[in-house]
Amino acid sequence: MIAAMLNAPTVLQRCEDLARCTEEPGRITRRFATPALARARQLVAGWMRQAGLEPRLDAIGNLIGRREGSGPTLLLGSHLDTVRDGGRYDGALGVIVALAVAERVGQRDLPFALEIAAFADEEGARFGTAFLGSALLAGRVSARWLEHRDREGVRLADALDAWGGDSSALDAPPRRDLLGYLEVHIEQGPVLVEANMPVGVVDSIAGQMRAFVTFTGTAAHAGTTPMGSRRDALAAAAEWIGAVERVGRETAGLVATVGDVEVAPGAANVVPGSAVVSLDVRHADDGARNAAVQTLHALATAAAAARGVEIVWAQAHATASVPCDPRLTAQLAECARMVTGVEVPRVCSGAGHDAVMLGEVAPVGMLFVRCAGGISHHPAEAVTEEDVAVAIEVTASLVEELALERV
Ligand code: HGY
Ligand code: MN
Ligand code: MN
Repeated sequence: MIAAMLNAPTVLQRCEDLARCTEEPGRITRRFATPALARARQLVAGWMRQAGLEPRLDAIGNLIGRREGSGPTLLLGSHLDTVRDGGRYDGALGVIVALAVAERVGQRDLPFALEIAAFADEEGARFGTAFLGSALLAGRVSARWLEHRDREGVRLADALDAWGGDSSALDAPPRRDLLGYLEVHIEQGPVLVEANMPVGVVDSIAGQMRAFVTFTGTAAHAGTTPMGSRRDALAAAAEWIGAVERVGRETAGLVATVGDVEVAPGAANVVPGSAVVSLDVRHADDGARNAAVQTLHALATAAAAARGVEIVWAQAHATASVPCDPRLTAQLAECARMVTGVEVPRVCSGAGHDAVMLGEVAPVGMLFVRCAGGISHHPAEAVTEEDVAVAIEVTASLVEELALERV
């Protein structure tokens, strides 16, 4: 039995404790700048102290635990926010496994400082701004994002300041002291389940584009407005949503998703005057993704024009495909082979991760953990103690190796 089996039950219990920090009793929703996320941060801050780390909050509300050491900083972590009605392991597992690794390393002298980040917003579930928390460490927070509003019309900057953050301090320079960034994350896909492997090593992370497309027509009486004289915003959006799925199905390697539609005025007897449609497009190749986005933009314009409807296409963010650092990834793969006794799979991540942002300022490595059925962004997300124990052991081995090579 590997030593980490001692820590794995604690990791799962802590993920359970975090699951109770939710905006919506009965399901897991923990969005940026909410009291639920603040409660989760408080729990993690206490666990950081237990692990010998000094916790602090940065201007965007990330919780960072630090243990001083000579030389550069090795950063581990993941995000603490969730999607709506999400799972208990997306993000949280990476934070809590990093804590278990810090506990394993104990107070041993390391030739680097050790930091664990619990990022405040990776999903962008409230303001559409993916990787907002980790963007601060990369010096990539866009002033434009501060004007984003949530469904209740609250400005991101106001929500952040009211939450104890500092929207005037987000133009911080990028971190230049990082030896590397390691993120443990559930795979959120089928590869490890199909390979019957507990963990895998990430080669690259697919690029993604997120936009919100507003179709604007004219609200009208459903009973008295002839079909031929309508400017039906939702009918235009519906035609386009079908086209999004068709382009996704017909383009090799592309995924294109409409996850949310907001209709106004939203009454059964009123022709919809407006529809705001979210769009998420991803591909391992940035050129193929950009070409698909162009196609979808043209199709939205055509669907609208056919009904006298206008569109506004507002891109929320776009990130290029990011290769994980070859050397760090090879070391991670070797640690995984030592722990498991076999070569573990190499995976391209279709999901985005904070490693996308940290990849701008440091070598990044990611370890995937098998999740039941590859299910994620769903309450049925599940991992096993055995697989979590392997992830702790592999990550702790890599930290030890990085320390040894610097003495
Ligand atoms: O959407 C994603 O890829 C990630 O879960 N934020
Ligand atoms: Mn996610
Ligand atoms: Mn995630």
